[in-house]
Amino acid sequence: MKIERVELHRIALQYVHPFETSFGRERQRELILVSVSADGVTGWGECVAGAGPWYSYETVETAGHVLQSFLIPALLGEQVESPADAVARFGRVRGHAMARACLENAVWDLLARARGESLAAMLGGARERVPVGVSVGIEATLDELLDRVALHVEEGYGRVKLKIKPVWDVEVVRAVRERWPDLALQVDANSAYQLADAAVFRELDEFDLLLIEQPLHHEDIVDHAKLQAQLRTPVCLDESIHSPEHARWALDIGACKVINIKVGRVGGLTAARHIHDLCGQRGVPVWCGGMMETNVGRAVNVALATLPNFTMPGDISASARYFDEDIAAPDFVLSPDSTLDVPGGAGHGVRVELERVAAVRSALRVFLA
Ligand code: SMG
Ligand code: MG
Repeated sequence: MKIERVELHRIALQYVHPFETSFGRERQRELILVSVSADGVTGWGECVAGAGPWYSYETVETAGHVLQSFLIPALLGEQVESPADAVARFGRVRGHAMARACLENAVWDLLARARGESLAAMLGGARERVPVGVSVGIEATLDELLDRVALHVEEGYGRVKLKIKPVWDVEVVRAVRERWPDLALQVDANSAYQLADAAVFRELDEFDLLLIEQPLHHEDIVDHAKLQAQLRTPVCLDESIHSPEHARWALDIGACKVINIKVGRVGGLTAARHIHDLCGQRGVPVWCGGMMETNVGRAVNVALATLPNFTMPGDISASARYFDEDIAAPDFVLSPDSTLDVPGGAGHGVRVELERVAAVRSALRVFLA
């Protein structure tokens, strides 16, 4: 297929509830949607870069720049028959994984739709539903946090992740564990600690957590290996893993026992599947991370999580946890067994509602071959 048209839509959606992590509190999601068209078929991708360089150095602005100046020109007018053709065209671009990922993922969706195949099937996944959990942000008080956890447990989430930071850690986890002794529970520090804080994690080791996510520096693997050696609880890396190479280096030195795979952070579905395969060969479980996506990004995450080594619940909550009205339909709905159904049909399985996109859009750029 010859890529004839690419569009960048910059949009913003209000969260149903503000989301606070160790790097700050956000009330809305700003993001870029990208569409790629060829032979009368259109595929969609979502860029997970945020408004500011907090989770990652990438932002909506840097991603827009790299897409417009380097990635889109490398793809437009070119013949693409497989995702590998797109990946090869982006090979000269270092870093900017989130910018690369959204365009590559749009190509996967385009090709899957053209073939009349689901994205999950094209990736090689077999599951019809995927296990999911919910990520609960930092709240102003412990009582408010307990109310949020209670709400999500009542909604049917069987696995809860708590965001932690210094002073919002051991006592918070203790309180949640006391109230829900059997809940599958994990924590995510988003790099808020140093190796000198190891005592905090030795205390957390007592609460039967599934894992401790990214406790230390966002680029580190060496100190994480030293921390993992002191803990029973698996360390899980998120921010530190940007490619299959980072995953291999981390596993080689024992920096973690679990990896959180985010398609945007690792530069697209091809790299995400490589990391999945590598971890599977090493006996290391993976799970699918979330970036507060719309239904477009969520559909990609659900498809990825159908691969066999995604054995732990993903941060892929139901659509209602994020926005009142999404830009794509249908919504993902939580089943009583804490799973989401994998959509049928061609492509990633959701339909972008153009009128809704236009209503929340601040900029549109169109590129023609
Ligand atoms: O999509 O449900 C979700 C959010 C999951 O906690 C989540 N993501 O570090 O894993 C993480 C954070 C990053 C969020 S920054 C937008
Ligand atoms: Mg994380």
